[in-house]
Amino acid sequence: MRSDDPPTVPLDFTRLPADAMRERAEGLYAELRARRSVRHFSRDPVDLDVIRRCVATAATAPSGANKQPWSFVLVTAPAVKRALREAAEQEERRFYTGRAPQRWLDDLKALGTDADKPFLEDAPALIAVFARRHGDDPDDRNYYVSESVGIAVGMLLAALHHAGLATLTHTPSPMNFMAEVLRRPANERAYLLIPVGFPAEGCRVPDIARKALAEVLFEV
Ligand code: IYR
Repeated sequence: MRSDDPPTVPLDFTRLPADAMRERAEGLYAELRARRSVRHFSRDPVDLDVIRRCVATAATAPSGANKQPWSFVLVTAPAVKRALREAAEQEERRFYTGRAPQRWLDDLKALGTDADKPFLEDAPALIAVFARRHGDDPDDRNYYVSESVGIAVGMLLAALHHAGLATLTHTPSPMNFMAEVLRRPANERAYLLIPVGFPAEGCRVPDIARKALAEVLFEV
């Protein structure tokens, strides 16, 4: 080992028996394929410690040069949820009444979405995700920011679902208002808004399906 090699620690990794690996792969598939985006939330409260743990899980994600270019804002204050709803609905009204091309609106028909976003107030918690373009010093660059934050969000959604919570990946467009309402620093841009909670009684979801594996997996 050369003296200028970076410090290392032993890898903590357990090789599992083959049948245990299959069982775990099947188990997680069954669990995550049952996850659905929920647009009708109960107003029942959630245990915020569960959400905090899930955010901690998300924050273990790999990232470009380990810069961890994400911020998660956990919003539960009713007045702030209302402010986010009002700002989002203002943008969404513009989206649904002109900004969105017809093709986009056609693609959304199966989801039954519109400019009303009651879930932003009904859900007991919202997680606003921000991507950090750079560190406090603009010369402190971040790398592969969208990819890194996307990986962390994937882990967050999986963690929340695994913990028994329903989520929605809400992408108001444009979502610049999120940084304003939540007073985020100038080096952050809004990435996603995730309502978290329990589905409303009798909640229904769109009758849509995932692609078959053969349509998305190509083995060489
Ligand atoms: N932001 C709008 C429209 C919308 C866009 C996509 I792409 C979706 O998958 C769902 C909705 C809205 O939230 O209604």
